[in-house]
Amino acid sequence: MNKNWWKEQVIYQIYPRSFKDSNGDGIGDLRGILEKLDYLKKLGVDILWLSPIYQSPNDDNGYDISDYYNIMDEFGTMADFDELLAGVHARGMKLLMDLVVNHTSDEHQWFEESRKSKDNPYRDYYHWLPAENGKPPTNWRSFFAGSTWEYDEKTEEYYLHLFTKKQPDLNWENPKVREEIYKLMRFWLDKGVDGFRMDVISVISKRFPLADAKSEDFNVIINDVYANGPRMHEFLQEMHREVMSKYDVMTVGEGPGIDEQVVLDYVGKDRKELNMVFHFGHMFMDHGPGGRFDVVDKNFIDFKKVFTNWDKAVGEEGWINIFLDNHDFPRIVSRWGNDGIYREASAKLFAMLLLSMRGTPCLYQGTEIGMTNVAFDTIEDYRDVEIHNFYKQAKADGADMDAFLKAVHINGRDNVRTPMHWNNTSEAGFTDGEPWIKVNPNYPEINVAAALDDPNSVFYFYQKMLKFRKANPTLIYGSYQDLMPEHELLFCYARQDAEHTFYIIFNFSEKEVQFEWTESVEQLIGNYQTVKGKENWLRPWEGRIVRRLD
Ligand code: TEU
Ligand code: CA
Repeated sequence: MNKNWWKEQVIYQIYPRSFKDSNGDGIGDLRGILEKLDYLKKLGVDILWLSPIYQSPNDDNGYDISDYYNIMDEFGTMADFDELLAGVHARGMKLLMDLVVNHTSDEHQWFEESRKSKDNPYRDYYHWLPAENGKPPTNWRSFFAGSTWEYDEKTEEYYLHLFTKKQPDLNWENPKVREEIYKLMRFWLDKGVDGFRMDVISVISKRFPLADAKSEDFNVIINDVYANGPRMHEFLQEMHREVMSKYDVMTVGEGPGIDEQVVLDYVGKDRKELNMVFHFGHMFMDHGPGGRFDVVDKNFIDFKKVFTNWDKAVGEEGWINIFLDNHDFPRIVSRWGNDGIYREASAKLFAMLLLSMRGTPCLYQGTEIGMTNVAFDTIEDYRDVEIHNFYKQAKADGADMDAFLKAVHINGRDNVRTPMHWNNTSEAGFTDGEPWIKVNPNYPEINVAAALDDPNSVFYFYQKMLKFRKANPTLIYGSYQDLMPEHELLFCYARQDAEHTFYIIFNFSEKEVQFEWTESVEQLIGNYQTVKGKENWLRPWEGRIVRRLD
């Protein structure tokens, strides 16, 4: 397998709005990130992925871009960006921008032109269609509830938006659109950014003629209607030829609908498309047919199978990202672990999982100190447009709104968008002003200052694990094999190459579980102190990494 820097380094995702506010307006900003670069360097991460920082009306917190060439007013200026990029590079780190080009904001100049008239030169920068018997052109459902079609009175046609109605989908069939996108990509690459995370890149190619979805299950609709369209790879190969091939940078695709069957079409080493994609299988596991607020049970055996299936699908032929939470999915310890008395143990267990898998790990802000989900009492405390759109739809459908709020507590995106906890002063040291969203009330116990003062903190465990991964290439490039796929409580896998065999074992439960190594091993790292007589017992949420003694 070829070795590359982007396979060996670790990404840290920053959601700038919630990371650090430097000017007291309650909104995180670029100068706030600049203040914290030494903290990130101390943690030991290598690549910073910033969620979108371009001009935006923030209908979807920056994933609705109105100007790709300027920094969002709330986040600062281009001079601030240049200083941040220089600061990142001065510390030997890299910076990834978030490329959102499946859609723009409806306040982007291209869309403002496009909606002016049917013969406007920008009309076919987007997807416009007349009504079908007085109804939207297709029965498609938005990721954010409701129809994907919005009627425009002026030109008496509908326009397509897979997300909110303020996020009209770009028409990638139009070569002028693709040229515009390649131009903006070059602008940022020529400034020295180190690559892009590509937002919903899997849905840019639509299936024409646009036809009704046959399934009611949203997960099926994503896979069969929205993702992996007919010109998907033609577009990505053109983008690689026109832009990416000319720079030594990395590309990470975010792709709902990319599954084990098609992943190598995107990341196969000879494909000249993307370096890697996030594997999503575990992320949609508790999304029922109605989407993320139609919460269904997660299954531990299936959780383990996701990692096995993806590693089998990609193996030595391509590369993937490994993530356990990000700005769209709940906090790991609350969703998969134990955010009560075993919060720190389970947070450290997931640090070992994230950093011992084959794939580029992506660590989300706050996870390094074991931050948890939040449970606001009223819908008014929530900010996410996805939550509010589905709330309105649930209300209109006469749903049980208490049950809906519980679903938001479990799967809402604001769980991971409350401000970062820097210390135990007011607003967790995130801002001197009124935060744009309430801070999680548990910040006095869970914050960076406390973590830096505690040698046994989750922070120092991540620091240790990050060093450990780098010191052991077997954990980066070695093979992967689940050793107990059917075990109800234990997750145990091997990572192996010509030099070493590592065994990693986790107890995903509050029980004490007995087990036996069948070979002689030496323990290298664990989240509990080793205790005489406990060698063959795994304590609640205990994880261990051992190396076989050959
Ligand atoms: O998310 C798209 C996506 O498919 C999943 O992250 C998830 O399905 C989504 O949050 C809806 O449940 C990307 C960005 O990560 C997300 O923040 C944006 O809201 C979305 O695209 C639109 O740009
Ligand atoms: Ca600010």
